[in-house]
Amino acid sequence: VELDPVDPGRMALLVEQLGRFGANAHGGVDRPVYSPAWRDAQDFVAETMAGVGLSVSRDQAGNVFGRLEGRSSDSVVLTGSHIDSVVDGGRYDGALGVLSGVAALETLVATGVAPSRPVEVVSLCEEEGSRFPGASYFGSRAILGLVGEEELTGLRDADGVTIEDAAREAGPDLRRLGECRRSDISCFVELHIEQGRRLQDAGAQIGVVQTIAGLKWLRVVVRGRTDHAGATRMEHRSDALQGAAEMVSAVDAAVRSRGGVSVATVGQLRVLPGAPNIVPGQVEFVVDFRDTTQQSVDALEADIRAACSSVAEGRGLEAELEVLRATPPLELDQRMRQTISAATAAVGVTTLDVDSGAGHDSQTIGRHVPTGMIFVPSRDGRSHSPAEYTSPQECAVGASVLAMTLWQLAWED
Ligand code: HGY
Ligand code: MN
Ligand code: MN
Repeated sequence: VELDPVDPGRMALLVEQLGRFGANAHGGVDRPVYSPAWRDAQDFVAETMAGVGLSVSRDQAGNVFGRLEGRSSDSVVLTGSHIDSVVDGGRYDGALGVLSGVAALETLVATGVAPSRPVEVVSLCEEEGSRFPGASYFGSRAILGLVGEEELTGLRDADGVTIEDAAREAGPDLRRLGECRRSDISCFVELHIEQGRRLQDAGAQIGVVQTIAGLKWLRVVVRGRTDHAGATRMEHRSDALQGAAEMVSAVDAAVRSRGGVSVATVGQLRVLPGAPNIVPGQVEFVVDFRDTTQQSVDALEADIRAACSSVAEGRGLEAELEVLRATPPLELDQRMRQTISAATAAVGVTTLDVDSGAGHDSQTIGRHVPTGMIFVPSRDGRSHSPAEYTSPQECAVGASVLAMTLWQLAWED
């Protein structure tokens, strides 16, 4: 079949329009779940879905679905991604997967041929865990019935607002989350920016994702003793920040010595009491570490624990470690990978088999239904930053490959 290629100008306009919701003063996007910017973005997505002829529905998590009926009411081919962003994020992470799904379906509707089974594009309410740490993949978990009752009041943002109250403010009633559960999804395909630079370095237009890396978040609390910054001799101090600093660089050295695709990041650190003239008594930091095999993730954890406890011992400090989050790696469905590869051949683009260092909703959904991911390049690999960029041409190629993939999954099968 010859599908009309998606127009780059169309993609550029959609990205620009959606990027306005939560746009900040320096070109980044702040669109935390259930914020006013999030609500307006979901309204824009709903209008855009309706505008291309999809029937729109919303569930009580705040996920927005655009549906194209099939000749049979068989199980649904689902595509989409997340609409929320990290703090000061970019305009493509998550958003491009939603917009590409809409643009792909617009192209498929234009064929005038109804699919043999229903197709839906979903704008998932929350993936990042950026407003409610621990809420990650909230939208996809609601669809799978994996949100625990205790999360509704247990998950709180920096101001202490519960996720349930924040949702009610924006519309959804999380008390009715049970209604979100769907058992009519046959497969899921997510288009996403690579957020790394392998496609750019290889000059490949599309990445066919093989494995999504597993991750853990380990919180380290270092306890020393507060003292007067001026009157306390250096040899008499138990300085929690000096210890934490040594631990952070020991973690960096440990992960670099492992090489390969292992990564570890300390992006969050708090010093208490936090005054210039008080020797820090307590420091808390979180280590985000990842690899594509569970065995490597676990080995990394052992390295990090060993590094922290040896520094603590050497400095007479206490170190308390707690795993905040653990998501195992996921190898994506073989048939879905083949279908995506066949679509890239039909469209005529260059491809590269890649793993994903970033986590995605596909990592959750893919444990329940066959799932595949399509990557488009990120300029210089930049993401989770206002510098995030994918050209209109690259966006259009991605949406065209997604359209061909959906054609094979819902029209041809
Ligand atoms: O952290 C991640 O990999 C994703 O962006 N939530
Ligand atoms: Mn992200
Ligand atoms: Mn993402």
